[in-house]
Amino acid sequence: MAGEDEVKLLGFWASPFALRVMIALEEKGIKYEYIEEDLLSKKSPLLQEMNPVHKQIPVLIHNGRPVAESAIILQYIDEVWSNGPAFLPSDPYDQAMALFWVDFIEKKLIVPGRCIFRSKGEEQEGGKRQFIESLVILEETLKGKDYFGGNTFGMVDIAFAPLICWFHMYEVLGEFKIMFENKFPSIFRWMKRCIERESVKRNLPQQERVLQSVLQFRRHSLLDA
Ligand SMILES: N[C@@H](CCC(=O)N[C@@H](CS)C(=O)NCC(=O)O)C(=O)O
Repeated sequence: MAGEDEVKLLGFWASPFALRVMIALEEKGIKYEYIEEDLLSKKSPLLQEMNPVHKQIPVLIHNGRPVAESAIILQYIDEVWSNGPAFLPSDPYDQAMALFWVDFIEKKLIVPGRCIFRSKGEEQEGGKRQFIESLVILEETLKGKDYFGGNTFGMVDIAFAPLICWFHMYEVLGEFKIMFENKFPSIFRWMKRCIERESVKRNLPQQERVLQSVLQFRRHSLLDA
């Protein structure tokens, strides 16, 4: 792409979905303007205009044109800035598999994860069960590999890496221990590998800040992480 591209990102610093896009932009070496959306107050007119359907962050605005939904944004970035490191493999079947796992991470990990910090009792227990079951599946998928796609950091890693700074919050508010080192050794080693990458290190907030932010949202009863 030409150097005069204008790239903006509407995000929220702790959002795992926005963090995906920040990591992706950094991996590709794309300069962008970051615009923080205050999710605790009224949504900005810009967000409402740029994502009128969902009114959610993240939204990537490329030369004035908005793209919403993090998984779609990642694919868009990969296509447009195809000269940088590829996020998706070239084989169509491998591509489909990578997108399957990105979808799995949202539906089977992030969504049940919400029950862990938003609810109590049976609903919370169900969330924890599903969350752990999904980690078991991801552990199996990752076994014997450095990254989900093999040797290189790609789409599934970008989609999953933001949760590295969320696990502490799930443990504290769900009153349980995930025990990565013993139960999920491949994920444990993968996390160490990921946080050594500049794109992840520079963008992931401290886990304690994430916990405090979720507590603040809970007090406002506005949870929609
Ligand atoms: N499926 C969407 C989820 C985005 C999402 O849930 N964004 C949250 C922040 S983490 C948000 O904007 N919440 C405010 C709201 O829904 O009103 C994606 O992948 O981008």
